[in-house]
Amino acid sequence: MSAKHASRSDLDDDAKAIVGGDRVALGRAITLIESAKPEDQVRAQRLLELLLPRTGKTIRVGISGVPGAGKSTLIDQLGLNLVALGTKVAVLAVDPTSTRSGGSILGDKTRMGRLASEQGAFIRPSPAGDSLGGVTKTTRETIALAEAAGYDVVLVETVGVGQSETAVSNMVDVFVVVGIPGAGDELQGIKRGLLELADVIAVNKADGDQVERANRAAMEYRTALHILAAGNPNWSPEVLTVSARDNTGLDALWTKVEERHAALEKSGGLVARRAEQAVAWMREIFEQRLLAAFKGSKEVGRRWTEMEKKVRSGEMTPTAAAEKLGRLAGIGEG
Ligand SMILES: Nc1nc2c(ncn2[C@@H]2O[C@H](COP(=O)(O)OP(=O)(O)OP(=O)(O)O)[C@@H](O)[C@H]2O)c(=O)[nH]1
Ligand SMILES: [Mg+2]
Repeated sequence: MSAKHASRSDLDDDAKAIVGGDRVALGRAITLIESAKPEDQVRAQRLLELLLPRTGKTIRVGISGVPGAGKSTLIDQLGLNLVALGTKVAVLAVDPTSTRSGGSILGDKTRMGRLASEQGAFIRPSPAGDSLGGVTKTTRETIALAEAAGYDVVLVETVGVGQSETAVSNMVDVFVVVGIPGAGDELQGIKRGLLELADVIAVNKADGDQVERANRAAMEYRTALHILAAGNPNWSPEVLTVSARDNTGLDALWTKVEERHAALEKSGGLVARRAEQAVAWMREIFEQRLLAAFKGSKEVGRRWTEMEKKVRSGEMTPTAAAEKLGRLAGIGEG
């Protein structure tokens, strides 16, 4: 099929099907977005443009935390609770390191097994990404598709040990960090950078004989946040304890998320935040393209290793070498 011709009406049909709630069409569109083929990318972008007016009417929530904190279990239960209320829930994941042991794609599929079988839920594991940039582009665009398909809530899971949590915080409205019981030592395990992204911290596994420890951990988080927030009057994250396993505290968690979202919406902060995110996203894609074109240039490719060697040996300064490569690629002055 020639992409040039058949495409217009095809795309219109696809868009209509997605808006109409056709899950197969939605899945197909996501596959198109994930495709690396240039002609698929063109179609994907056209489809997204058609659907753009239908996007944005959701609550976008990022869920992060150390490996094994219970993110998937929490999303499964929270998702079930929401679906029971008639809310349509889409779950996505950002995981550029899908070889990570114990978690990731297969694990998430089975851990969200109950939610996966719900009609009102849509779960899409993250693609086997080779770069964070690629996976986040896919995830952002998949959020847009899910919104056009009528999902009310989008939950994005990511593990909080790399850069993916920052990437996810830049595509959601409210960011939840899942913590675990245990004071002091375990708190150190959570990067300060992760805490700084949080709107809500849910200390999970507050069940059985861990309730006491979970409460203590919550206290420690409050203290830590108090110190971190000292210079920032606009930031005051909430801390609560939950058990994803026993489904306790999750209603309170969701209420907090909704409150945050509503406050953002009321203040105009939501529109501003999303606009800022969209522009940052444009910049990011442009930089990626630029870098790819730059490195793809034959002349640059030929001279890259030589420049690296010269910089390593101190024969050239990094700036001079970068500028030289830039000139070879036709970027930059002179
Ligand atoms: N006791 C208890 N165990 C839990 C709870 N939530 C999750 N777990 C257990 O913690 C382990 C990890 O749960 P996951 O939901 O896979 O955690 P995750 O944060 O998604 O893990 P990764 O995706 O690998 O980073 C599993 O054995 C769960 O059964 C909880 O509320 N209470
Ligand atoms: Mg998980």
